[in-house]
Amino acid sequence: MKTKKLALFTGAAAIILTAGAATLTIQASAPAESLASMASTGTSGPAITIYKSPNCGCCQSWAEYLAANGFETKIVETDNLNEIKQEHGIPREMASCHTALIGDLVIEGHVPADDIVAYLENPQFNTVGLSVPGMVQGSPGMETGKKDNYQVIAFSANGQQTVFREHNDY
Ligand SMILES: [Cu+2]
Repeated sequence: MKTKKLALFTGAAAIILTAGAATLTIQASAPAESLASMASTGTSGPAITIYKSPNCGCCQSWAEYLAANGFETKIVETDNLNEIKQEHGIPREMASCHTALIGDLVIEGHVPADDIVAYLENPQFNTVGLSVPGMVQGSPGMETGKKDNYQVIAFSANGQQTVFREHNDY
């Protein structure tokens, strides 16, 4: 009698576990697609937290540009940006004015919204983040009238850096 009850209980637990696994699978495959469609409709795109110094004007412009492109932006003003960059494993040569986070993904500098969305649709294994190193004139938030060619770099924890997108003669 006792054994039978236990068997029933185990059966029920197995059903719950199976249901749980199915839910997890759906959630795991959904975000990229929904993020992309949300960003293109301009409603609520990826949530991004932007760390910037209080007096950085181009950082502010980039944040506003992302918001205009459907990103859900949150700005955190700080004077300890170097600390944040170190904490998130951003190499010196990848550094720019502001550091942003979408979940664990680092977005460093004036990265175009479309490139971020493209990356989120197709994340690459081991990537820490995307960066437009330095402060490139002509990149989003840096509209100075001059348009320099630039690259968006995907960098990984093992020090590998690959060109994710190139913006030439735009
Ligand atoms: Cu800047």
